[in-house]
Amino acid sequence: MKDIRSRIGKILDGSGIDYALVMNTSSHDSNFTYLTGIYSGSFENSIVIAGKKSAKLITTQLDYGVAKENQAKGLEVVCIESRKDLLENMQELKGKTIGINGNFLPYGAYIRLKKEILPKKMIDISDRFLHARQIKDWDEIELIGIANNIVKKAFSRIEERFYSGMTEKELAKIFDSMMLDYGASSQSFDTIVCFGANSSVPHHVPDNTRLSENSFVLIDAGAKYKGYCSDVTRTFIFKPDIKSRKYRKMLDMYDTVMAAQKTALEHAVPGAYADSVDIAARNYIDKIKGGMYKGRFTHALGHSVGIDVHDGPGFSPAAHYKLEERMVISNEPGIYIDGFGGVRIEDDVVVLKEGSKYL
Ligand SMILES: [Mn+2]
Repeated sequence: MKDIRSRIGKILDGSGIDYALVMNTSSHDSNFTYLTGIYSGSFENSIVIAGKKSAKLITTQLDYGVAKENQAKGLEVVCIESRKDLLENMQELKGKTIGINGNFLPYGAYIRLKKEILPKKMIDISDRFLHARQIKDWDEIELIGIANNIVKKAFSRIEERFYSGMTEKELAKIFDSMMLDYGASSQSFDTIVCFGANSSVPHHVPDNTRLSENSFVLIDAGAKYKGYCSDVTRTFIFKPDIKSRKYRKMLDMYDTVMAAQKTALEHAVPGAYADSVDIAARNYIDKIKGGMYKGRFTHALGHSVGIDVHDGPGFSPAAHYKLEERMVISNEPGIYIDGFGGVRIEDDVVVLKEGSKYL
């Protein structure tokens, strides 16, 4: 049985807030997963109220079974039939200071809750949720590790599925079904597959472009496992013509990105500033070979990975916070040359006392 009390503590301690309230709508607030430890079921319109002494999951008949089956230590599960039931179960919030996730809760729902609950005040604690979730517990790191193993296994077998003339969409479909075969519950996000020059567009959507020889194949994908994401990118060269200039250029881009990624990993130690890790990789790319790739690394180095694939602050020139043990952040430098192609290599890093390592 999971114990979610330490998670509630991380959010409430020192905040002056009596209860954190997380409410799903027809879509799912990932903080709901965080506070309940439950990754299955839909839990539409379900609510968690988490105080220092007690926490309650309020749901309906639709998800009650799942909730009871996966009930965490320190979390009461209540089944309601009506709005009246709901309000009765939230009586304890009256006159209290309530923290909500302003990044998710719709304004209409917020106004209605405020009218019905009559709290002392309701304040946005979305930053506290983000910060609490930035430092993973070991259970979470294990699940992100399994999600990584799944996508990496698919990467280890994908090259044998390449053939001349296949489309990006076909390859994306193959990759997705491999991840499911290897144990993913779903994808973390829509798989990106880019052939040739399309790889110069970091968020290209797979289309009917056909695979040709001596060109890039960039795949950016993630498996989801028990509610946790992975996010990994590999760039291949399909049937290289090793004597061609194009090949030498592709290989040089690849080697440069690989070295930048390695440099970043070495900088990602506890106590280092997150922006310094981005800058280390960016400087490496900008300065090599008289600046031939200067400015071609066009996005941030990485983002936090967890219940959401973009789980919070990561490595970017603007991320001035200190790295701490058990943060999980993607390390994904790239070089993009319009009309020619791009290379990105991405792995998920866990920050550890003795230095960082890939999951
Ligand atoms: Mn990523």
